Amino acid sequence: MATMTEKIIRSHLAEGVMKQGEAIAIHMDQTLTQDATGTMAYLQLEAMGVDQVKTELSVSYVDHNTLQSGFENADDHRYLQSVAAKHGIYFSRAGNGICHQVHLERFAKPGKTLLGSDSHTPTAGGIGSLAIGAGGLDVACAMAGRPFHLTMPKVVKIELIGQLQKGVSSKDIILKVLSMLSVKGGVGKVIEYGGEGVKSLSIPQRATITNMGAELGATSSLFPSDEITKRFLQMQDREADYVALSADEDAIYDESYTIDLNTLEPMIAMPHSPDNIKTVREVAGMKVDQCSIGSCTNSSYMDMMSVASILKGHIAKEHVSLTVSPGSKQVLHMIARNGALADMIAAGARILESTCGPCIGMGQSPCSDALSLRTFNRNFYGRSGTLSARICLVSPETAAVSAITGVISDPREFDYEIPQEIDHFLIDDRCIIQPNPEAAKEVTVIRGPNIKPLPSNTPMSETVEKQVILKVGDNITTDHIMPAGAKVLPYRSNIEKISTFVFRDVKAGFADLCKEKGGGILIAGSNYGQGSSREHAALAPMYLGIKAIIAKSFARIHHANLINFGILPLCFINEADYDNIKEGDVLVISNTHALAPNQMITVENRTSNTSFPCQHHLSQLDIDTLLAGGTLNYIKNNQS
Ligand code: MIC
Ligand code: SF4
Repeated sequence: MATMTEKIIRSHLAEGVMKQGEAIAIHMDQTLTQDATGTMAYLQLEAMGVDQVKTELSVSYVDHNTLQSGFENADDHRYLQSVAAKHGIYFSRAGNGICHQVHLERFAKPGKTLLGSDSHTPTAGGIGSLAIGAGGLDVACAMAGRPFHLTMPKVVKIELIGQLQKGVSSKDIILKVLSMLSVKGGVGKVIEYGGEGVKSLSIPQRATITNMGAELGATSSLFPSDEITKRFLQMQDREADYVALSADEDAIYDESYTIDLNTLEPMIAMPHSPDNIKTVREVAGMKVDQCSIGSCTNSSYMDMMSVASILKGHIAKEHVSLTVSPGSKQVLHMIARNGALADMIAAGARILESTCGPCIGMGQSPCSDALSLRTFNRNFYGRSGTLSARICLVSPETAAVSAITGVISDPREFDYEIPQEIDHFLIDDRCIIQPNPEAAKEVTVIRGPNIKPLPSNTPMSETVEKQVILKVGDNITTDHIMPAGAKVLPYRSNIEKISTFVFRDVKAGFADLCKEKGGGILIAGSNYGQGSSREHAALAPMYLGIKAIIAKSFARIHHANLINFGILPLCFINEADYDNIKEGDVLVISNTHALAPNQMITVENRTSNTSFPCQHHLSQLDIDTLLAGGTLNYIKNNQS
């Protein structure tokens, strides 16, 4: 009676009992990092004194910080390349593609576990790998051979029936799921897909869906491994990696939903949240300023071929800036060879590198007040780099058609040819540098001036007495906490510098205020820290002296990152207590050394002379880690 999730967890279980809601730990077969989170992960791996990684496979990708407007990013790339060679890690060079796309093509395996320092790591769930996003420190621990701790998830089944109609794509399926479950709906859950409809979805189409499971807050998303999986692996010359995976007929799920693909329409996520969903038909006709196609969600070969087929013989409307970033060197090389790239260029598309690019605000920020249609996965406020822009998420077909018409348009009303299936991908792995254990000893790790030493934290004091520095509402993203974009990302390995940007667009002068007050406490609404896995959203506040965050609830990865860096995450029990706290109030959390699992804790508000109860979701290990001042301290203290 097992689900796919239970089957993979069972075969990788390292600690705990597979009972929903219980703390467990699983072995990780593979890890991946990208450059924006990787520098920290490898600095942490080095701090742990690990010589060669203990996983079956670890890959370091360079795909985020590729706009080199100063020496910083290039220095980071050089550090990453040398540290990979030193510790037995595959290195995917800048230009080779977006981590999730390349991992799906060349490395992800059904039935295996994968931990990645990027929230969209579950992309590999499209091929049947239990792939989880985490902070860089957790990934460093996995590379060091330590099991990954998580809560035994609930499992949700989404049954797909029917078949997608022309002009409707797998992006529309996941946007539909987001409209049903919301950005909080997946927290603590793995989403499994099944049903007849699955059989007509290719691996990249499945991966689009599992990729955006991150936007549901899900721990991961999984598709079965079947004949389609086998065929994809054959086409990538990786047939030997195939194993079958499916849920048992009588598997029990915590929730189930059905989506009829026959009647599904093109969907669109309106500003500023991936779950603010409408049908394209409802908003058709709105003037569009930018269309950006690509990102780890929609940059596969077939995505690009559909776009090229739509654009062929047309030209982007004069007021539309059209950008295309193919997801990998494999994809770009193939469309360059077969002429599809020429059709895009002829249509006025601005061809970008095979990297994240505009998705992470690395260039291509739209004009003021722009309406930008993007095939990406996140449309959080400010993420594009233009605060007044309105970002919408759509399928590649909707974006391409709208680029031609200049207004939001339904691709079902546009005449184009569906591209032909292929029977083999172009394989050329020369931009992936294999580690050579023999030569590792001779490798010198190269650190430019932008690679600063890791900041450390002190153990938690018995009593935390601090001012409330900031009070925020619901669904605060890690983009709010630690902005990305071309101006900030170059400082990912320089915590002192990057910490000056914390809450930049939420509260001006936040970092200075923290300095003036000697740190503080944050108050937040529900789903605090949703979105990206960037541990800088915990590490930089730690550096600024933030000791505790009291929220209505937390997003999974961010909660883990807070523990990793010694910031105490507490939850309100009564929502009214949230309303009664004001910025500037002095809060006192006493007896932290007596914290215990499943125990309430009372917080005193010294300013209003009141107190209120809080709960927490901390295991004994989490508590020990917090008291030590974070994971690195904990590991050091417990090294024999
Ligand atoms: C993102 O999509 O926000 C990122 C950039 O890929 C992040 C990681 C990061 O902040 O570096 C993610 O999703 O985890
Ligand atoms: Fe890159 Fe965007 Fe994917 Fe994050 S979501 S990995 S920034 S393409």
